[in-house]
Amino acid sequence: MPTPISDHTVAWPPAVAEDYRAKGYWAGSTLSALLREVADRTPDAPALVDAADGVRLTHRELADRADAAAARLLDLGLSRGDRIVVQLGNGWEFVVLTLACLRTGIVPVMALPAHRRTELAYLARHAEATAIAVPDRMRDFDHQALAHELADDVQEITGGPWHVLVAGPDVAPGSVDLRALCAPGPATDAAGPDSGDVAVFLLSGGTTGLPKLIARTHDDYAYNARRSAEMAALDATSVYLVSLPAGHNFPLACPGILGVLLVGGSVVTLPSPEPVRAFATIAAEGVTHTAVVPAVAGRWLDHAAEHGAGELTTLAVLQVGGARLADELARKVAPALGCTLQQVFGMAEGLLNFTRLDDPDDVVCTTQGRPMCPDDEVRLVDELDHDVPDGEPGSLLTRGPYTPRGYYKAAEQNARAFTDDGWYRSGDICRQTPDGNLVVEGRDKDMINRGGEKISAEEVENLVYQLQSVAQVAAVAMPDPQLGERVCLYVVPRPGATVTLEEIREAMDAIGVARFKLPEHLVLVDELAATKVGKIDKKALRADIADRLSGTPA
Ligand code: J2J
Repeated sequence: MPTPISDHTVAWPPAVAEDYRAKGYWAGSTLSALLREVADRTPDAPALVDAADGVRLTHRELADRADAAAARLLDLGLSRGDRIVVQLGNGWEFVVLTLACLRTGIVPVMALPAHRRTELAYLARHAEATAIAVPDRMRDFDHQALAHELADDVQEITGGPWHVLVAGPDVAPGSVDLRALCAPGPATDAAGPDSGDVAVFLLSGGTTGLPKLIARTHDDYAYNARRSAEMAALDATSVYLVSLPAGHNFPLACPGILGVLLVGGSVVTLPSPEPVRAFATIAAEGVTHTAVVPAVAGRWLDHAAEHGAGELTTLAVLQVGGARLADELARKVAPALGCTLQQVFGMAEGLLNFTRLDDPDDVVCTTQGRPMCPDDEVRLVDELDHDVPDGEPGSLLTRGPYTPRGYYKAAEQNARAFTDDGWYRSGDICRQTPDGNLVVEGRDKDMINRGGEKISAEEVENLVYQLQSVAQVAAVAMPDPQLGERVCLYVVPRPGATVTLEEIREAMDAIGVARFKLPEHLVLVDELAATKVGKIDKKALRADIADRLSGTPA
């Protein structure tokens, strides 16, 4: 039996929780109940279009399928409070399965299609998952085979069954056909979860050796999605395109899939934000809203410069977030794409900042916006946790009605990542403008932000240390014109050993990790610069690689 989730979550203090309820942020309804209300109100309105395989569902059809899938999940033996690792591409099965989970209280652990053995085994073991949902194959990778290979690993922890749910035509013996599971059928009448229960597990952006799980409750995540929908002015006529990996907080609920469904609008899924197909889909489906990372915004601007933006006439709002959008790029968005830019500075841990749709151009193009909730608390502090003077850069701490007070099952990390009085240390260095907007100026966390995908330096270093030839290693961000940052390694080889980038990448690939974590540049050195307290001086290394790339070696 998996341990109850509530054994390992950190609750908001009761008086604070009461305040959030009294103010209506926590509405006391599950996401599933809220979505059913929408389906009952506007049953025949479009809810979901899978642009890759043509599936189209109305709100009633979507809610009914979710209820039927919920019944079948329960028939399989899964029950409220169980955990399922969800590693699906963007498509209708992701949406139906997620809604079915919300209906039953089975909690999805939102993995990414790029994850491989290391990440999946860790997530499944840490969450004590008893099921996984995967595509049969994706980009030439056999996800189904890997999912089955994980059985022993996971069962060592859970001692229970391991269900492999597969989306795609090639469902092997021993797998469950996810498309059949998500087909129309009798609904469940089982009691669902409480609104205070955990709805989803999101993955942290990663600063530690292994990703941490963020437990988001129905109450807090419903608020997250509803309020974000207001920020982006979504309504029942809105059509939201999801082309970033759907398990990310941004496209899932900021406002994303959940936000647009909650206001009675519709979702269009695409497997990737590649511009030719994305533009054609926006035109074909009348997409009004979408969310991208700055690297994608750059590709879309290049595409529009060459081919025009004629296909984007319905697009009203382009949300950009996940990494710092350069001001110059921001200024091109509205004129070149003919839509309103909304900068979003968010985090799966909670706090969401948005530029408002009616903000002046200067605010929209040079800041990352301000918190969406009047009860979001934000402080900018120095190394001693003292507030910095107005307008000065400081490290951002936050608390609020949709920012949990700790990671799941991570007491040791929580002691570092949260203050004693519950503030989350985002690790972002920000400045606040006189009108209250935040500008992200850097970070004091050991993470590499590769086009919006977060990579923990420590995780990469741990993997590289598995190579015999490596005496010492440091992973740092190197600047990159397309992606913002890429992973650069500084390595001190063992005496007499040779180390190449290719060999490191092959070794990491053989261990099985997401390819976006593989280093893309290697610098061999005799020793690594150290700080006064004897730690590797990453700041010096970041400056060194930036210098080397700009042609002025230190
Ligand atoms: C600079 N850095 C940013 C921005 C996030 C909406 C949007 C993004 C995320 C996300 C999200 C940034 N400018 N506009 O969950 O709902 C960096 C910060 C932050 C970290 C969080 C959402 N927007 N960042 O990116 O959990 O460093 O969430 O702390 O993946 O991304 O990463 P993540």
